[in-house]
Amino acid sequence: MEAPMRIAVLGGDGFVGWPTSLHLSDLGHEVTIVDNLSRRWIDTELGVQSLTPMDSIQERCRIWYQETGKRINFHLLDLAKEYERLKQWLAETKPDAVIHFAEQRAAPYSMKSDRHKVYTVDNNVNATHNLLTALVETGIDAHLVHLGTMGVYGYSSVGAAIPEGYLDVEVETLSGDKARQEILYPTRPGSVYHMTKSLDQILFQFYAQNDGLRITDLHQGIVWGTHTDQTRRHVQLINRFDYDGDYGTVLNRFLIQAAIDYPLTVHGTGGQTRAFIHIQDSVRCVELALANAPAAGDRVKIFNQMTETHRVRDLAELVASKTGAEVAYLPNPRKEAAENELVVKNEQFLALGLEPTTLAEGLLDEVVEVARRYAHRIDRKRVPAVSAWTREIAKSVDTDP
Ligand code: NAD
Ligand code: USQ
Repeated sequence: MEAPMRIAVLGGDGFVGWPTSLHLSDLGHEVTIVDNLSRRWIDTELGVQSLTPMDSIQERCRIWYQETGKRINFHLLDLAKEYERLKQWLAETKPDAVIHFAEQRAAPYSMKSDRHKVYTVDNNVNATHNLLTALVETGIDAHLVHLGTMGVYGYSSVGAAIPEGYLDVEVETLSGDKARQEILYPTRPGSVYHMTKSLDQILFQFYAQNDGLRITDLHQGIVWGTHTDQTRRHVQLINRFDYDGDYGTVLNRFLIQAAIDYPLTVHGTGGQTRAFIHIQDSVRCVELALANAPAAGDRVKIFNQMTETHRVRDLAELVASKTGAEVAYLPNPRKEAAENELVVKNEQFLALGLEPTTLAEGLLDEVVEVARRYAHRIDRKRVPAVSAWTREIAKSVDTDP
């Protein structure tokens, strides 16, 4: 393994951050989680809870220590609102690497109302910018690994594969000659949340170019599954599992819906094609990105962190065929293409040794089992997706749970 590093996991109490923290601690790194626990408050706001019972972050860290003898520290801090404390904490801790998960990540939540749009932009853009400027100000040469999203690219495919961040284009110069230029792949976000991730990209470009910050941006697809090797070790290390209409992501939602005999909620025709990655591969990718940091002065390193693409209706049919669930084709609360193709390049992680976990490998059954075990915790009224993208759509979609 790599030499042990001091790693700060910002947003380490969340769905991807928690198993990543365990994975990195297991590898021998010194891990500190920084989180403002806003995600737990949002559960309270929405009147939902994780399908799986989550202990407090302090208790989770205590159990990890009890099981492994390894410590994970926790620091309560709001990246977006507590700039001076963030700077002080960085100066004291001097991490070798910072992994940034700490953003409001649900597209439907970001589109719920103007208040939710404002919150998502304030929180996400300030969190990212505060972190970047604090790294410059404290002079800490930490490798910043950010969890971005495939959704910044949009899905209006013309049949060409989406490259890993950069596009080589031919332009005509003023003298009429042809010249080649590398540009950031144009963004086409489909929600206010995805828009904040597009803005993050610009912030990264600026701070890499102006201050030589070493930054990796992982454009991740939809994460599915729940357990990793470490979360399986003790019932109190269990990962959070979102099933509600705002935070639940499509495949995990179909799997819990199947477990409670709820017709699978396909939006529209289900012709949307999306990129996916299993949670175990997601934590492995972060490990690989950490081990392959860019040098100061390099451009931002961008990976497409996904392993397969699927059409939503195909996923619904697959889950239905395995479980006997019904499929419901519902009016789509989102403004998105009804049907799209998606081809994505992901050679960089494969070249670094990622061995993709695919849908076929029995892990679907594991999620259904987890869902059945905790089915009594599910509030069926929270299953429908009720956040509409526009007022017009809200009128045409039945948003009454
Ligand atoms: P999550 O909501 O479960 O976790 C995010 C964590 O960040 C939460 O614990 C929250 O309390 C914390 N947080 C939010 N704002 C903060 C702030 N201002 N200061 C401190 N802490 C803050 O989300 P997740 O599913 O674990 O996703 C993590 C990251 O990965 C996100 O940035 C998301 O955009 C990205 N991502 C997630 C998925 C997915 O399918 N879950 C897919 C692609 C990308
Ligand atoms: N969908 C359904 N039925 C549902 C839920 C969703 O048909 O019950 C459809 C949506 O309309 C959409 C697709 O499934 O077309 C994906 O929706 P999602 O909620 O699973 O994913 P998304 O909103 O894109 O967001 C999730 C994470 C986000 C991450 C993103 C990766 O919440 O943090 O950035 O996946 S990506 O989609 O690649 O941009």
